[in-house]
Amino acid sequence: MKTVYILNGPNLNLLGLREPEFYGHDTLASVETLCLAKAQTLDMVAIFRQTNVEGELVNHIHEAHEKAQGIIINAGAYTHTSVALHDAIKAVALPTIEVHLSNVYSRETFRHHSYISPVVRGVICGFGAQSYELALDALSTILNKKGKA
Ligand code: CA2
Repeated sequence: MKTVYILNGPNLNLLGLREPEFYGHDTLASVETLCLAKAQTLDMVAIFRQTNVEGELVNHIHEAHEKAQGIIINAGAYTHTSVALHDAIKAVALPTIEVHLSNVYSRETFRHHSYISPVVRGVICGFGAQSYELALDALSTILNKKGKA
């Protein structure tokens, strides 16, 4: 059974409380429930984490290196600022998918640049909670292909 770490960055704990025009009405707890159920259908185990602290996200990425075969990450605003996350994702070299609930390209220009996009396998944004489900599908395909001729 493959294990995937689903990591969430700053302010995502506030989901469902404000700005539904960008993030929908889901709460982080409901996104977690959706992800755990989706992972089960793919015969995967999902470990779901959220932190507001940049260094803790780095630690979670390091932990994933020990305990998981892939990472899905919504780094929140650190997406647009963090060289540390870029370095951590590059260092662990696990297949990683960047996700965003909102379509960051339809928003302020400061959200158009991601420090982590260059070191991930792919980016999914704009589909609300479904962005995470699509990422799980993609990661499952990647991990099931691995090791096959
Ligand atoms: O669209 C996404 O998933 C983002 O990663 C969400 C981040 C934002 O900084 C990124 O540019 C795009 C924001 C996290 C959630 O912030 C909230 C703020 C108020 C109410 C609810 C959530």
